[in-house]
Amino acid sequence: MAVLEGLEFGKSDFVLLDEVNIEQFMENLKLRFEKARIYTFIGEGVVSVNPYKQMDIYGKEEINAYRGRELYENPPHLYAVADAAYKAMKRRAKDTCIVVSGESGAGKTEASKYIMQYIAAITNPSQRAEVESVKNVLLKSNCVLEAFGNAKTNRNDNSSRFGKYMDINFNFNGDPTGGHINNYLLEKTSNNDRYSHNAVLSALNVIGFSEEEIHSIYRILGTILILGNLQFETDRESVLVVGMGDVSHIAELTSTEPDNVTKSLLYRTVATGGGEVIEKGHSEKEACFGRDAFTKALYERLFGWIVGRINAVIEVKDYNPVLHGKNTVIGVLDIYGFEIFDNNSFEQFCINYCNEKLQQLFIQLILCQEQDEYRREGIIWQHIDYFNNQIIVDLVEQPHKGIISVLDEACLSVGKVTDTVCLESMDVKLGQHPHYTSRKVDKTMEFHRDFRIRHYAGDVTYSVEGFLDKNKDPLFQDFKRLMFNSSNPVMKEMWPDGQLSITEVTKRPLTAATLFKNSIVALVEKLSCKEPYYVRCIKPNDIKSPALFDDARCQHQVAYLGLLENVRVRRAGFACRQAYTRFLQRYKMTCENTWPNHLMGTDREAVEAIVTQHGFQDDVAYGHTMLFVRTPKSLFTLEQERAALVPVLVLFLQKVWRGAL
Ligand code: AD9
Ligand code: MG
Repeated sequence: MAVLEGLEFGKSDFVLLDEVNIEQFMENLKLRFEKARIYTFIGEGVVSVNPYKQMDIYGKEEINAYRGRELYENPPHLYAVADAAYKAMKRRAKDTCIVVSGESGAGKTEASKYIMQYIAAITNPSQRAEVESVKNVLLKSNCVLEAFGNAKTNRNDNSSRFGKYMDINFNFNGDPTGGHINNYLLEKTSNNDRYSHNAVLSALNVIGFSEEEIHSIYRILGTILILGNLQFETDRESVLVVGMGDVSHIAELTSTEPDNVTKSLLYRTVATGGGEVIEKGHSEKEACFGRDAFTKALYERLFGWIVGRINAVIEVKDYNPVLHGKNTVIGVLDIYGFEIFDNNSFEQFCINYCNEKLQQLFIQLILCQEQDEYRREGIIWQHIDYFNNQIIVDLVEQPHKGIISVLDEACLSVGKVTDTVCLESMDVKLGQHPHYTSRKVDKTMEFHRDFRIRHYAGDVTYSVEGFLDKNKDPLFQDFKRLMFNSSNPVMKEMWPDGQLSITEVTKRPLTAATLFKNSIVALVEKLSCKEPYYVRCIKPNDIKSPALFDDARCQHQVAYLGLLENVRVRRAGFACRQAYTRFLQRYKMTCENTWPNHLMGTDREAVEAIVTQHGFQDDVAYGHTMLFVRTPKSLFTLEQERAALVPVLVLFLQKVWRGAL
């Protein structure tokens, strides 16, 4: 077992601060960072500060030290939180989730990888081959998704341009039986060369991609590269592709006809009012626009298809709950953090909206529900104030009123609506909203294009330029048809909608913002029915230095992550709670007045007898239906006693049983 830290490393749980205020919080965080203690608990969650250097704390020895232990037995670590989520899942058959949050570059993806590795390491002790293969695919899938979905940004050399939520399914033994990945892709361009070609190839092989599939992936990547350089020219009013060699190369890579490639690049098929189908030539600008949309769509479909293929491999098969017991889940969420760039566009708008939703979930689960439960149970409690960001969520997503709805209206209206017209409409509809600032009232903004949202994490000025195009994301049907007619079956599979004829195509597909909103709403629903464990990541500085703790930057993150409120609620509150009947059932054997049956009036009285006999009456409060325990230590003592008694009782019962026979 790892040795607990000495006091010179500060408080290992923020709940233990002498006083909960920002000064003490920051002092403790900084002290620990400087002493290379990058993790600190807040109850069952952990705050992590990116060390920007390799730490020797993720080895086998640490894994063994944390495995099956209680939180307060070891120094704070991601492993402790992963183990708590795993134990809750295994012991109480609870679905749990680990939400890793923090801004770009704060260490979320690294943290989720360590969590996955820990779960893989502590499961399947008997090394059953089928479980090992599931684990292998789950771990390798990371490498593939990162290779295709990460990019270098000015905030992070390995920034996830997609959010990932992975469910891991477990059988009654607590071994992984499969999983499912949901991805939330945003930026549709990446030919990421940071990844070793060999590592990706080997990961693709382990997951079970066939030779033909791997070839197709590389052919699509090749097509994307060629399209990136493809130019058009106008010659006497007709638009041409510069360098027809590229066209035949694309045709070869995508297994399509060169003539069809040229046609889809230069023309679009439209249905006239009378139902007649005609071909309309592009202007040079339209051709460029079509080419870019096609490039992005190729990449998006490739990424979606890869995720789908991985899911097909890890999907739980032949699970029979009667034979195999309840199938439980641990979800791990690693999603892009809050972003403020010099120039913030549609992608930042979506990312920051997503973070507002997750903050709202945190408020609901940790701050609201907790306090509501105390109130319901009649526990005396001083309400803790916090900023509720629902108002900002509404600003973005409210039907008919929110920003997404204004954007959609502009995209769907007939006639020429420009970004600026859309901005004007936002200013008119939302100008009075306390979290929206119009360019008309703040002269520091670019008049023709800017609007600002006061997010829970800070003010962000967005440039509306390109919002409408990105939201419409229109891809001419001709490209879809081109790819559906590919003689390569893998590519054909990625473009099933290419078989629709022009008259069948739905006129108004959902916009990118609405699709994104729907997927985030579904994600939040998935998370909200699970028991959450939080990893809150903090970025210590903007220069990727292992030695610098930038006080102002860190304090800002602590503030917007709501960590102080989290500590207050946790400290005033109770770490564990259990319904009287369940508590009694589990621990009645540890008290002579309740074993084998209690003769007291109510279950609550019997629970009081157990608590008093073990001397932790000052550590609990009695609710209407459940017992609240302030520190997990008290429950741990009971658990230990119970564990010691179980074999004795089993022996005793066996004797009685034999005697009866
Ligand atoms: V983004 O929202 O995807 O742009 P993340 O995921 O929060 O971001 P990431 O995990 O990629 O950040 O961490 C950024 C870099 O910090 C990594 O590439 C590592 O170089 C460094 N890092 C983060 N965590 C650790 C760690 N526990 N140990 C060592 C770390 N280095
Ligand atoms: Mg990341």
